[in-house]
Amino acid sequence: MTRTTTSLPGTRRPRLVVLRGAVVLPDRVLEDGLVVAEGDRLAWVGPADDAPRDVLGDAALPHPTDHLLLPGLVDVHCHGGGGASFPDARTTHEARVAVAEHLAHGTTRLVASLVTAPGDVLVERAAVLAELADAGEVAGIHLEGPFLSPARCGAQDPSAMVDGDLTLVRDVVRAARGHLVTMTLAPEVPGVLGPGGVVAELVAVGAVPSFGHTDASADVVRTAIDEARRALAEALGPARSSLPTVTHLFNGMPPMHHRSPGPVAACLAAAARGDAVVELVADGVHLAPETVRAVFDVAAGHVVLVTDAMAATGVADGEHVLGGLRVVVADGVARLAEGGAIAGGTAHLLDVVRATVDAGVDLVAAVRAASVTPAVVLGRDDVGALVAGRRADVVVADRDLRPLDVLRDGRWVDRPLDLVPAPRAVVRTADAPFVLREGAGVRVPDGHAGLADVVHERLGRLTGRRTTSGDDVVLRLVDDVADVLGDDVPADLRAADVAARRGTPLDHAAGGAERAREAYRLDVGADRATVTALDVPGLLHGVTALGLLLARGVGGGADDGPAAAPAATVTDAPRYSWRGLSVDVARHPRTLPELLTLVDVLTDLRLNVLHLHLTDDQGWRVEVPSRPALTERSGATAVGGAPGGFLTVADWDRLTRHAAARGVTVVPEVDVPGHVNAALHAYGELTPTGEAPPAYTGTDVGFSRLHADLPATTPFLEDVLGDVAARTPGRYVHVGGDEVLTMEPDEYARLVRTAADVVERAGRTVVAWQEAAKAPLTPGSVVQVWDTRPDLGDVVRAAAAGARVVLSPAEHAYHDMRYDAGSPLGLDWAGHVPAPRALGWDPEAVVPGLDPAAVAGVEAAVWSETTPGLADVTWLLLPRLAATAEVAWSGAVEHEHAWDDHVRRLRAQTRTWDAAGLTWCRTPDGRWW
Ligand code: TNX
Repeated sequence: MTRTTTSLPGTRRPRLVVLRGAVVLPDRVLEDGLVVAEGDRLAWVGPADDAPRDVLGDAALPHPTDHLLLPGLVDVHCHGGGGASFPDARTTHEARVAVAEHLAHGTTRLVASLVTAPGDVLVERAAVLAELADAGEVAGIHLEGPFLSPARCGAQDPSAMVDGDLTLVRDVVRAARGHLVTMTLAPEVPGVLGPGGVVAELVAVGAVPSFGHTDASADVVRTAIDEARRALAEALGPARSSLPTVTHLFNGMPPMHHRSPGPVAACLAAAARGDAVVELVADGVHLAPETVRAVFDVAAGHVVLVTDAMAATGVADGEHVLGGLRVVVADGVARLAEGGAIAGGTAHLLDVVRATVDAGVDLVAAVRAASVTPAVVLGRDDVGALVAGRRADVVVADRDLRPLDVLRDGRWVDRPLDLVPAPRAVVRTADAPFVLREGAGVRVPDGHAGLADVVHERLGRLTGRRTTSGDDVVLRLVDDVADVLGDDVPADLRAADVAARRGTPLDHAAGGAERAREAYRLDVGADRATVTALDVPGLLHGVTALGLLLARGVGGGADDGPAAAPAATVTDAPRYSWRGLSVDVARHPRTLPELLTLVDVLTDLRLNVLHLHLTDDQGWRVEVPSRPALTERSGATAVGGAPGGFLTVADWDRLTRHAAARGVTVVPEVDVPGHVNAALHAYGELTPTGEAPPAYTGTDVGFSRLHADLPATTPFLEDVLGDVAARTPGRYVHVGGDEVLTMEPDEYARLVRTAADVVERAGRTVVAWQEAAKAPLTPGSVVQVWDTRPDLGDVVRAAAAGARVVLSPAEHAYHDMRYDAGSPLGLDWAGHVPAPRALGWDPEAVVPGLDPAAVAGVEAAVWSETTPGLADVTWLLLPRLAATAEVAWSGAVEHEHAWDDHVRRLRAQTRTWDAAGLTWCRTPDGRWW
């Protein structure tokens, strides 16, 4: 759908977004059109075939799509959404949740509407919204009351309705700091019309009078519209718009009767003459489709579609509050609990456009009524249409007008509840948003004091908020998996008796019930966020999910930044319990702090295994006290003569324990019997001649080997593997076994067996590359598949004999492969791995004939032949690791929109990489800005 210029490490190019599809212009649909945004403005809009080269820069012309490209929608009447209500919002955080809800559905400019309330409340609320308006997050403030007719109060509080009061108007105008754009008035209320009336005052401060909630006769309304129109025409200051508006025509006024026509007749006639603009809540609930169509027939150019949306928009049915009144939403229709009056809309503006089209109105007219016309009401000529020079506000929708993606000011918009990997279920609940304040309290289960530090650290890193001890974020351990996942629990998780295994290292290869230890439930409510799980790893995933939801914020900009999340319940459990990343620290070393950073990257993606390829021909990266020469002689070398380095015993302890406390198991790999030049270089006794070969700094593979019949070999394996196993808190030790190209099968099998025996004697489970499936493996050992070119019958046979299988097929999961021919880093022996390839595969289809039940999980790998620096590593890993994480957490995610959906969910999460200062690759099909 989209394409932008590439941004490689260290380069900065203009932010260019090129979209292709059916472009909805103010007067027609351009079937195969192109919309080019550069920075925050539209640079070019026209037929795809006519796109000038210089506009595209070095971006390629995207392929044709069947998407609709609409201008960002403009809603001039909206009370809330996502559980948040502008009339009740005491903080910008809360208000932002509503803005974000509508923004994610295509409303790029929104006027926040208040309802009738005492003057001091209106002043307070206007001040909150003014902050958002200053930051450009809302397009202005609308006051719907309090100078309204109690007889036509609708869902508003009639007891707070008062006569026109200039002092109140001035107080609110002052609090709104120039952002009051419109106010709904009943013209029959004393003090509204005439000299010194509210209409005159509004016009004087640049706001547009809007008539509604009125019981007046047709001629009073006609007089009011004429007075307002004249006042706007003669305004001294810059009038926002030349025409008054009518607040939701038909709703909040008497129906038209032919002998007593009332406001409807006067308003319709004014719109038809071009003297007023009428709002329609054409959401399929407030108005009959024929009514909507009739109004468009009479006055299409003077209609604005509005949502009149309240907090329940985008939220499950339930109870809400609107301006202090209780509202019950059932089947998406909001009604007052007392009396049952319709209490505002629950649609997004794009839903209203869809309902209007369904009512028989032409698409162009319907879109214009939700973009061009409301922009005119706001007096804005920089938004409202896909015209070069205007703001880059674009809605990408499918042909059914469902939003696929939203661009605002040239930036893609986050959806408030998006997570990567995607949780099993996310349900919005009817509650106000949760705000994590500075100093908020965290409660951990008794006996898990150490967990609190990890939670403080994680929430702090993700949200910027310091937390202490208290009851704002509560972590609970339960014994019954149904208390975590509800009734929808897969059979193997239901059987879990987790309590007995709490506190033991995760058994990543076990599958089945072991996965229940990572299941979590996150309940986000107005006053508290609660994480419920069977074990600590599940609690940690829930905390991560909470941190990520809070971190994406819902707008950013004003005050102290975003740390609010909409009320929702997330229930989640992984598909696989082995979800890893293998990092080659042998070809180029990584420091302890760098590895700690990678642990954070893993936990944010709910990955739980950090496999470290510690030894290879080019270097030995972990201190082994019984074999000091390994690091003394071979710790200092690396590919191409780059500086070496290694982890001391203390580093290793720190890393493994730090990771374990954060839910990540470190799996050390000592690669034998090949890839051992660094060992031979340190201990010449391991070679038949007894002579140590020189250090190796090239990148060939397969040339070095151990010898089964040398007396030094078994003691070496015992010392090294025994020591590493003993000092590793996790259950697994990887013995390598790959690419031994110069050894007879018998000798290979003996050496692998010797290595495996040492690991097993130390009480650890053996992991080995797929080649080791040729050797006799103890049931329960883990075979890691990486190369799908050879016959994998040995792996199938090993699995049948009890081995577990981890899938790392290079063509999907090797993130050291180049993205494409232009990648400055990486190898390509397995081809290019553009990011969508990292997502589009099924772990259970990699090895022909393998029993899917043998699959323990998925592991990405990043080999380091071409990556001297951490930035090189992360550039290759990110964003592909997120795709691997999704496959590992959710299983195969192969459906038509899988990649689009993944990108859209991931975009917000990439900010955690930016915040950590990590370099990442924005190339893959360019939808990252
Ligand atoms: C193959 S994958 C290797 C590594 C290389 C890698 C480069 C595996 C088990 N062996 O030695 O670094 O390819 O992609």
